[in-house]
Amino acid sequence: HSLLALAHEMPKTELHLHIEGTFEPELMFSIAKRNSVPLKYQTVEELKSAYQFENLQDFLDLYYQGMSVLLKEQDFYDLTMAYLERVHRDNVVHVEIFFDPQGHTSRNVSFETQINGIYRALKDGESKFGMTFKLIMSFLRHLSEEDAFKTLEQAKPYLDWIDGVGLDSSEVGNPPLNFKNVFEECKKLGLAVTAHAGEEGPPEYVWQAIDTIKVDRIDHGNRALEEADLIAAIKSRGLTLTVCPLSNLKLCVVSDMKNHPIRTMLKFGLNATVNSDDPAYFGGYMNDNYTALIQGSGISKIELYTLACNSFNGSWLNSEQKSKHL
Ligand code: ES4
Ligand code: ZN
Repeated sequence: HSLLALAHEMPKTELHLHIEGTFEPELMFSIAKRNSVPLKYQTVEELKSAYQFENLQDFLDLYYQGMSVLLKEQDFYDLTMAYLERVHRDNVVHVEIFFDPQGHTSRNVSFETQINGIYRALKDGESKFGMTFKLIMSFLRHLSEEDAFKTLEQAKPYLDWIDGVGLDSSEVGNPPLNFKNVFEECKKLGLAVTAHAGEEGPPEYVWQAIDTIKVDRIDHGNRALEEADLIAAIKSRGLTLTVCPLSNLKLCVVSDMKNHPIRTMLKFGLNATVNSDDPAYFGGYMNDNYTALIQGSGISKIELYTLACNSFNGSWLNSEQKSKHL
C-alpha cells in the first residue's frame, strides 16, 4: 500500500519517547537475571498479558515495576541502544528522549549511573546511524516540587548533556502550577521546557503549562480541543503537540483510532506530530503508530507529509541541523 510505504519511508523525528517505556520484556528478563532482581512475572508471556490498561495509572504501576531492574550503567546503555537500533529501521533520523531520573534515584541508582549509560548510547547511535538526539530530563509530578529541585541539583554537573526538562507521570491532581518555581529555575539555566498536559487532565492544565510553565512544546494536548480559545492560544504561539496515537488507544484516552483527534488538530492548523511514548507497552514503535493512523483514521497523503514536516519543525534542532537531515 502506497500510504504505508510513504509513511514508513519518510524521514522523521521522535519527540515524545520515554526511554524506560522502550523496555521490551525479553530485555527486561535478561537484565533482571544478570542483576539477580526478582520479577513479579515468571515468563515474557505472563508479563505481556498484564499489559491491559484502563487508564494512565494502570500503566504507570507496571512501568515503575519494569524499570526497577535497571541498576548499572550498562543496563541504561543496553536499553537505549536497543531503542535506537529499532527506530533506525523506522527511518527515524532524530530523537528527543525523556528519562525519569527520580524513578531510579528513588531506588538508589545514581543520576550519574543513569545518564552515563543513556548518553553513551546516544553518542554511539549518532556515530553508527547518523541519528541526532536531544536528552530531556523529566520530573515526576506525583512527587513534590522540592524533590524536583533535588533532581535539578543532581543534574547540574551534566547540563551540557541535557537539552530540556519535562513533566510526566500521574496527571490528574498534579497540575503544572505545582512546579512553577522549578521550571523557572530550569529556564534560567537555558533548558528547553515541555510538559505532559491534557492527556487525562483538563484544559486548565494545558493553560497552566502554557502560561505558568511557559512550555516550548506540549506533550499530548488531546484535551486542549475542548476549548476554542485554548486551540487559538496554542496556534498563535506556534506550539507543537507531541501526540501519541497507540498510547492514547492503550490508555483509553481515545476509544477507537477512527476517533483519534490528530486529524482535527491538523485541520485547526496545530503543529501535531506522531510519537510512540512507551512503545514496549503500547503495541508499537514510530511506524506502527503511522500504520494505526492509516488503517484506522482515514488519514491522507498530505496529512502524513505534514506530520513528518511538523516533527522536524517541532524539534529542538537548529535550522542548520534540520537541513542536514532533509
Ligand atoms: C507516560 Cl503516557 C505517559 N503519561 C504520563 N507520564 C508518563 N510516563 C511515561 N509514560
Ligand atoms: Zn509521555
